[in-house]
Amino acid sequence: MDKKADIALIGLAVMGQNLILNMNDHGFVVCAFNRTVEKVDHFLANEAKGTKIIGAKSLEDMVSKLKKPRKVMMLVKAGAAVDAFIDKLVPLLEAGDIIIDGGNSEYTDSIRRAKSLEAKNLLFVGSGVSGGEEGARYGPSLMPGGSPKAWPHIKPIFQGIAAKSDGEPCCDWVGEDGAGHYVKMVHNGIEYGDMQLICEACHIMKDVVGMNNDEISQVLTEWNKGELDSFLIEITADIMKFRDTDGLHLVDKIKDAAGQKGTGKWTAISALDQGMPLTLIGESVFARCLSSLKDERVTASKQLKGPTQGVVKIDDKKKFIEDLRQALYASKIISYAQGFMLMRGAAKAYNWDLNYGGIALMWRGGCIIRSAFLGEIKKAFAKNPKLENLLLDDFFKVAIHKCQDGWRRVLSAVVLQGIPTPCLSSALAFYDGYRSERVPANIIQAQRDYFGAHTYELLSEPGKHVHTNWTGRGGQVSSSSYNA
Ligand code: NBP
Repeated sequence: MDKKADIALIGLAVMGQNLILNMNDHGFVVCAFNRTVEKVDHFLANEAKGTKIIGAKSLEDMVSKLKKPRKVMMLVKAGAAVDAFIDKLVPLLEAGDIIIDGGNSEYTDSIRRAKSLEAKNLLFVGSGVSGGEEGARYGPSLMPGGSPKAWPHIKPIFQGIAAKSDGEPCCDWVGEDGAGHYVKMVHNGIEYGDMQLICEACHIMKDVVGMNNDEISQVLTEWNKGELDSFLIEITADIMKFRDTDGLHLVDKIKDAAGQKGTGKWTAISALDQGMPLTLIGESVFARCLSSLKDERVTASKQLKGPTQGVVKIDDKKKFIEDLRQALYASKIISYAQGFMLMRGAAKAYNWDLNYGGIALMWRGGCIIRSAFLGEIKKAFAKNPKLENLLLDDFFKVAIHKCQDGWRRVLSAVVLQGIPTPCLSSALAFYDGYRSERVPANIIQAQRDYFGAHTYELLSEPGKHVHTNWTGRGGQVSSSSYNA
């Protein structure tokens, strides 16, 4: 084999194989490798037959077949497997060579790997890859971050194979060290939120409005033609009408206990670490936790009473469904506003220069949360790259003002009917909190000072922290100042 490969790809499971075939379709020569080396021959003889893809029998063989600077991408199980390959690759590579991790790695691992490889004069890229098997094969959303010097070398391959939205690649440089995997993690968190919101809307249609699955599917199909146009609404419309071989709806036969692989949880943990009110995604993770307590819920359902069935009468079904659409849209705006708040907080904490409009574009196609809505987010950040909060952009401000009456009517009805809507409800609570000049946190500060002498700050004397002896006569503010 005389011709050298443009890139090597390690990991011949679903994602790796499909990304290699995608790269091959775009004219790049790929060298394939896998821990279990027999899989390389099998891949070359089957899926890769008749392509320009080459294989390697060992890591040494693979490295010798690469153009310089060498680019080695891994699509292997996140965690120890990534470190194991990095350790084996380091002695085989030269200064300026690039190691890319395309798996679902934790961003903290990517920060560590970037620093450690840069100290050895190697470049590291931790890239979010979204879109599953289909995306990998025909156009994923790619979110690369890491050593900035690596970007010009991998850009033609990454932007070549990525999904396109209005002709633009759903891939751009995200930022330093762990930024790519951080943004992918937030993407997954938003995915959790979007999925839960749609489930809550379906639940309301079923148990408040009394609609059947086919009617719900039709409503979702209609919604998919407007502001809510998205992959997740589209597939849920398909799911709701899908019938099993016996003619019954398959969705009703599925156990109502949601699984999770952890990226939603990581997003919520990061939000707590950053002190960011990522309430909707947090609630979506907890909703999955609650769903998985199936046995406990079955027991409780026989003992804990809710309101009388049918307490809410929907006189104008069409109007209620429109209110529900607005509730869903407004909540989605809140979820994305919170997601971007979290990324802004992380960028500050980790010193990343994130391109927020670029991130919206990366999610516009090729991934699970792809939607028309992301085009509006991109426009908002293009208009004002320093936009503090999506809710303060004119487009989203007008949208939420238009939706809020319907949103409140729907939530009043579901509370009366006893339908759980953790995400729709927490979104409204956030909205009402965020738009409040004054919230009751002054009472919390007083409580903290009462039981723990934690001090408080007076509105009239900013920066001065004082303590009161709350049980003393008259409860006077003490003259002594404390450092908070
Ligand atoms: P898997 O996550 O199932 O990983 C399979 C690959 O990891 C195989 O090449 C396997 O080698 C290798 N591997 C394992 Br398992 N343990 C290893 C170890 N200790 N040392 C070295 N190699 C090891 O593959 P996937 O589903 O294609 O996903 C690849 C990555 O992409 C993962 O991080 C995943 O989270 C991420 N991802 C997946 C999707 C998706 O839709 N599946 C979407 C987006 C991102 P072997 O053949 O020798 O066992």
